[in-house]
Amino acid sequence: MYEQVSHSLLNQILEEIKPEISKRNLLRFYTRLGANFYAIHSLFTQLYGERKDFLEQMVRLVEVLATRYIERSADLEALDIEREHDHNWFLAQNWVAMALYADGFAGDLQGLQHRCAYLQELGINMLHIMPMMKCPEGASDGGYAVCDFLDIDARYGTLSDLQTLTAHLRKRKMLVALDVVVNHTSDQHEWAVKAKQGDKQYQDYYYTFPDRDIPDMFEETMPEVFPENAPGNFTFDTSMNRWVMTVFNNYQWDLDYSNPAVFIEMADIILFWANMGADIVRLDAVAFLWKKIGTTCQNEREAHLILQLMKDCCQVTAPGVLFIAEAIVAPVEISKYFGEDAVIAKECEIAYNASFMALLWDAVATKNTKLLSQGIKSIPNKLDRATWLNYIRCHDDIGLGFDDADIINVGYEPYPHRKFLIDYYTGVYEGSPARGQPFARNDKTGDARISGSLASLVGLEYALESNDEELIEQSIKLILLLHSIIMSFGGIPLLYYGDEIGTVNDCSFMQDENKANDNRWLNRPRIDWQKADLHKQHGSVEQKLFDSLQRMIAVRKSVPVFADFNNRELIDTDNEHLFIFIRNHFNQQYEPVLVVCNFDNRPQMLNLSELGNRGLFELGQLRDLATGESPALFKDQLVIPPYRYYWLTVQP
Ligand code: OTU
Repeated sequence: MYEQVSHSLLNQILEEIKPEISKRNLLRFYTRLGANFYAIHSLFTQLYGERKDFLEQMVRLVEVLATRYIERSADLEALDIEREHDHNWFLAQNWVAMALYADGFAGDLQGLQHRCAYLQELGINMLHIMPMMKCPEGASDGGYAVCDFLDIDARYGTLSDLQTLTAHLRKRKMLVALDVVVNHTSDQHEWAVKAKQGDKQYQDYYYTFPDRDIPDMFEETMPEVFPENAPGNFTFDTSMNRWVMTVFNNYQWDLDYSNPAVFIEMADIILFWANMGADIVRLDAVAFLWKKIGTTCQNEREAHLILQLMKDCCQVTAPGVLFIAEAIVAPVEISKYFGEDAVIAKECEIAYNASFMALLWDAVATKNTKLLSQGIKSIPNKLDRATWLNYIRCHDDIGLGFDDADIINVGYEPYPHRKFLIDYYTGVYEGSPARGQPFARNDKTGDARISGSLASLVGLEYALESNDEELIEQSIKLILLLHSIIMSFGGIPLLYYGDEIGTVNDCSFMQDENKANDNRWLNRPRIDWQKADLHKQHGSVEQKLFDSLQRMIAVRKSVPVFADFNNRELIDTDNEHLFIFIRNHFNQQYEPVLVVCNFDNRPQMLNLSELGNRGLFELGQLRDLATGESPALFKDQLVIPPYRYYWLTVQP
């Protein structure tokens, strides 16, 4: 029996809907609306059921979904249909992503279009273009303080440039991911400006308070995200004469999702970018979407309801579009952003694997993989129809967000161990070649995070400066080792622009007063194309990295067991310098691949009999898919050179 309440509500909405919509023949839209309406209605009721204007808000939401559906181009709708048929398309091993700033990478969007050939040469077929919606002239948190969600900032070009670019990429079967900063707006956004002028309707878009009563209550349990640059979570606005919640920088005002108007605006904005050609939408800071006194205001149940509702709405209008959850939170919390269904991602299909990223950095500094192995075991299995974004570096800092319990479990103490890592990566630790900087130091908690580019953190910058050939080679190997893991682990590998040619820290931000106090700009470089072109010159660092990555990507795409179907088995051995796992095909159709990585600076041995009979690796002739070579064996033991990785198959 169908569900009566939502069904009659749907009928009522269809009667009230604007004539421009109701007169049109939108069969496909109504089919999807019908299929998703029970979920939409029950989520909307859980969030906003108490409100007097409930029906009015629901009608408005459906009108938004229909209007954006009508606007969706035939091209994009064809993709929606194709992806409905092949709904596991994004789990395949052929996707390799890169995140980049359009300006830092290529000047602007047109420049980026010219550089597509370079990306294709490397093998990239998914581009995350960092936020480029209109922002204030001054500080804008790298594009995360948006003052107009429906326009591109002139720095990058125009909406039409973007549409040309997305069409250009679509022809090349490359995907585009765009950011939507759902948690907050710039204090110069029209909504904030109206709120400042005293407009009550827009003050209700934010958390504003006449005095410190409620802010003080919130502060009792809310952590600080940027304790150095933006201490506290509230800012006093003199024109409004009120306190406003600003979890991130003081110019980023948090949106209040307990107001359905905010949700509907944001659904409209997400669908606008879907219609601009985004295949994937990266939802920024999703853990923060719901605030409750007495909590950390992160990972609240309602934040998940909002994302589920958002997904269901997107399912109606643009079902081919995927969501990325950017939730840099504790390992057990992150996977909840897939949605807690048994199979389908009811929230976001993709999530940043921040825990894995931080664990990789632990293994590099310690040359030991025990915390990495332990930490991975604590990451819950992903849903069948969901996948991770596996990355080494991004535009942000590295937070050492592993579980204290895991740290203790492997025999370290949490505080001194984290301190060691910070000292190591900031080059304070004796003998460390790393050139990072501490970010967001918090004197109250003793916490800190780390900024710096991949190349500088692994020691390449120091090695080049000191002309240390051995250290240069070692840094190159480490960069490749880390990439070999994100390429083979299961999930979408997300490279970061510049890393493919070993780009070191970019210190130019210190000359810009709007950036100088935020050292995450160290790892948001402006690419020097003269230097980048060295990737064509044999023997250069750029060439060694670029060519090896190009090959690695090509091999990844050709190995079916690298697709992400929970088809990985981690292997514990007695050797704590090795990180080992097997990728199997779920129905044994393809040969398994044994991935062996040595995080140590000395050769390590693996006794193949320790693998049991998994894949019978001890019997046949081993071949490394990455190089095509057969690895060295010493008395039945596999020898893994320093910082070397193998992708091994057995030749019958
Ligand atoms: C995200 O960051 C963005 O990636 C940052 O670049 C922005 O500054 C921030 O949101 C505000 O828009 O919200 O869920 O450096 O790890 O703030 C995690 C701290 C986030 C980031 C964190 C992150």
